[in-house]
Formats: sequence, structure tokens, C-alpha cells
Amino acid sequence: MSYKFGFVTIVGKPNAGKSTLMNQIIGQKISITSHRPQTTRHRILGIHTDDEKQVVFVDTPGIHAVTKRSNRKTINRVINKTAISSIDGVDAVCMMISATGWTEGDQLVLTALKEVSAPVILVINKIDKVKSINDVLPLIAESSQLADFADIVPICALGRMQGGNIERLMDVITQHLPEAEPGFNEDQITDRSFRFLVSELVREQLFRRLGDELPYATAVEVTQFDMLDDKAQINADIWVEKDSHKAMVIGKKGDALKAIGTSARLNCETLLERKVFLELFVKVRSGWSDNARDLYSLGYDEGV
Ligand SMILES: Nc1nc2c(ncn2[C@@H]2O[C@H](COP(=O)(O)OP(=O)(O)OP(=O)(O)O)[C@@H](O)[C@H]2O)c(=O)[nH]1
Ligand SMILES: [Mg+2]
Repeated sequence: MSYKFGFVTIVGKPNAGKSTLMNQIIGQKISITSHRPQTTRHRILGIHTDDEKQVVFVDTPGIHAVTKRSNRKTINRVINKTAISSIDGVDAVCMMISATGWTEGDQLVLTALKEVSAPVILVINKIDKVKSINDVLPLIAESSQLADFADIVPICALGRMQGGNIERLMDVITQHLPEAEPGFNEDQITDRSFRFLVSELVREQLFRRLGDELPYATAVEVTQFDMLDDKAQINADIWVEKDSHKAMVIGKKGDALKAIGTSARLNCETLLERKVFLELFVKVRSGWSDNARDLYSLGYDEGV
């Protein structure tokens, strides 16, 4: 059989498990995840290569309704645009929903997919949340009435259940890939630089550790990145919108910032496979999320 190579975009409402699935398939954390919606802000490629195929997954920010209020923020418009523009010209689309059932948010994603010519595979995620696979059968039946999906595959992206059915999903995806030579080097797993991935690993901890709305008002910029043979020295700025946010990110006696720094550093060490010295600085930059130039400098380079 000849080699297959193609692009597959993963879309879905915020929190569906898109980034978790991509990391599970690639076997490394290249896209950050958290229990909060709208964790992913950028399009990130994850490249899976084996003897038969190379599949380039495109992880996208969750597509969400833009209300009058949120539409005022440039970042919200950019995030939806990033997700929708990532569907163009790919070989297949994986649309993720949760095994707990269809929601208004999922319907919105389905509407965004209406004009798509590529086959859409419906991925029903989080099947560990239902008692038995039989409980997913009505949802499969309901879903097949809603749209003409190329296939419907229930999975557990966390890999908590044996197999989690991800192998089957890969088989289904492979059926839709064209025969072609690989487009990327076999050891390349993403299109993003280490510098970018490190800034994301810091942002992941902000999303996991800070309460309420605060994570959404933060961004991370790596200001120094020195990779030596046996260690890396990395400095990063955490941008916040106001002084009160700065105090919260730092925490009592610096506790919060310390915990954020320790977890991010450990993840950086796994990624870079060397000892990491990570210094974090919290800076107030009011209005960054609404300023096109600031967004551009943070890598939100899609159609600002
Ligand atoms: N129980 C369970 N939880 C899951 C599964 N897959 C993902 N999750 C959890 O769902 C939450 C959201 O996962 P993400 O991968 O960040 O979701 P996402 O779709 O990338 O979200 P956005 O980037 O915000 O659009 C995290 O807390 C994951 O641990 C699964 O199969 N089972
Ligand atoms: Mg994500």
C-alpha cells in the first residue's frame, strides 16, 4: 500500500477535549489543556508519523458564540476566525462533542461547518463519563440524523479507558487521506518553536491555577530563551490588565507565582529534555487583549 499524507482539523466548542486528543495521539503535550473553556488561543499543528501515514492535526480554539459584549474584544473575534479559517482545504475535519449530548454550542459549530467540502467525522468524546458504551448508542443515532457525518466514533481522549478507541479513530481518519509522500520530517511533531511552546506551558498554569475570570486577562511572552547543551535559561513576562490582577497572580508572599513557576518549569524540562531555569515577571499592560498590535506581538497573527 502506498504512503498516505494529509491534514485533519479538529474543531468543536470550547472544552470539548480537542487539545487533549491531539496530545494523546502525538504522545506529547504540544497543546495546553485545562478544565476552563477557551484555553487554546492559537492554531497549533501536531504531526503524527508512522510507517503507513503522516497525519497533520490542526488544533483550533473552541468556536463560541460572540455576543455583543464579547465581540468588542478583538481577541474573541480573532479566536473564532482562527478556528474557522483552519477548515479550509484540509482532507478531513474531526468535530468533537461530549458523550453527555448535543448542546447549543455544538449546534453553532455544526452551522460553521455547513459549507465544508471535506468529510466531517463526528468524534464523541468523554465516553468515560457514561456508564456503558450502550448509553452512547442513542446519541450516535441522534447525531446521524443531524448531519451527514462521514463516520461517528466514540472515544476517550484522556486515554483513561483501555484503548479509548483512539486507534479506531486513526483508522477512520486514514481512510480519508490521499496517497502522498510525507510533507514533514519524521521527527517533527509540531510547527511551533520551543519558545512558543514554553510561553504556552506558563499560560497553562495560569489557566489551571488562577480562579474566575483572571486567566482570560493574562498573556505570556518569553523575553529570554537561552538553550545550552545541559540546561536552558528562560525568562517570561506575564501580562495582566490591572494592578489588582498583578497582586492575584503573585499571591500571598509570592505563593501563587511560585507554584505557577514550579509546575511550568517541570513541564518545560520534559519538553526540552534538560534542566530549566525559569524566571517569571508579572507586568501590567492594560488593554492588551483589545489591542491589535499587542496581539500580533504575542503571536495572534491570524487576520487581526
Ligand atoms: N472525563 C474526560 N475528560 C476529558 C476527556 N478529554 C478531555 N477531557 C477534559 O476536558 C477538559 C478540556 O480539555 P481540552 O483538551 O483543554 O479542551 P479543548 O477542546 O481543547 O478546549 P478549548 O481549547 O478551550 O477549546 C480538560 O479538563 C480535559 O482533561 C475525556 O475523554 N474524558
Ligand atoms: Mg484546546
